[in-house]
Amino acid sequence: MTIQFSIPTSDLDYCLSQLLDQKPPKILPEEIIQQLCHQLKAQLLEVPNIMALTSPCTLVGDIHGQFHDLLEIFRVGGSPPDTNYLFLGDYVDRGYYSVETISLLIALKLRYPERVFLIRGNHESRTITTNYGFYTEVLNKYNGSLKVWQYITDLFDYIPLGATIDGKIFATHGGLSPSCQLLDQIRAIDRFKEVPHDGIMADLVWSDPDPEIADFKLSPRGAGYLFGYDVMRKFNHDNDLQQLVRAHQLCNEGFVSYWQGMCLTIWSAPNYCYRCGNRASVLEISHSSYEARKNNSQGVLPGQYCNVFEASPENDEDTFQGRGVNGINPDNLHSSKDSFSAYFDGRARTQQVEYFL
Ligand SMILES: [Mn+2]
Repeated sequence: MTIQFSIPTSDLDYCLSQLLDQKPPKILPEEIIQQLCHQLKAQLLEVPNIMALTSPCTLVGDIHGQFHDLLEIFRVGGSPPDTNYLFLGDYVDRGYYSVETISLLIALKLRYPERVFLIRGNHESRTITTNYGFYTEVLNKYNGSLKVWQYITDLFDYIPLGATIDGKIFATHGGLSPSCQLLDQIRAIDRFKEVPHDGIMADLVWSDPDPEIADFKLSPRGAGYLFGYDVMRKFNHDNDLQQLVRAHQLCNEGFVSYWQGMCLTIWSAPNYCYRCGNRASVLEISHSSYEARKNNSQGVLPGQYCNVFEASPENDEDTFQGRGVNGINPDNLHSSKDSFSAYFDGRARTQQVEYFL
């Protein structure tokens, strides 16, 4: 017999207040994180690989441990449970608050299970988080103990891979796969594992659209594919979809629309890594009825609005204190093994989107 335990609402509210009402936010004790992860895993075990959601819903792109900017999203877009949220992955790494960010999202998901939805990004992985900040941040914030990293990376294996909204929009972290023509193929995957190196599951979290090509092409990231207009159009047609909404690429204006809104990228980490100077956005979807499919000035579909925002001013004070907590020191690029950080200095600011890991 399985004994079902359930964390009382009052305990979840206490966890939320530790993170939301304290300045700086208070990290949750190891045993609490263990319980939260245990409970959420039990819940996610019942959730299909592709969740069937309905509008109204607000979609959020990469956050990457920028906790204060996540709070800014709630100020700009409304707080759960007043606003329904679908988060598109990449909650951890790069920023200085991966622990607080993922803890808050887990607690919100448990507190408002029908209002908050999470899908998996390529950073929700043991190998990636070992190298890009989350692992080192846990070591530093929990006095050398890795338990929290273990609990949370185990939880990552349970997070769904995508969602549909009103049956018309497919949302996933990265994009399409040459091994996948139908959503049913994604539904049939055993997702309860580390993100593999290749195959449909890897491509969903790693791929990117490319407006210059028609078909698939190997990705310069070393994982996933670039996909072009022809495959995007065929995928939407064959699955009776109107649009792919995804995240995964830094957009200098917070979002980028390709192919008359057929593929929309949402990026939600403003001033990425506290130095890129980019804007961010969330996508607010009020409905998905497209009798007259007319694009608006943002290049998105009817019923959609990209709510653009700038970095939270609270980053300025806390960024200084946070420096080095995740082992990535932006002032020390030359001794850093992290070549992506080094690239920040020489980046061309005219590019619309970029392939940061
Ligand atoms: Mn990503």
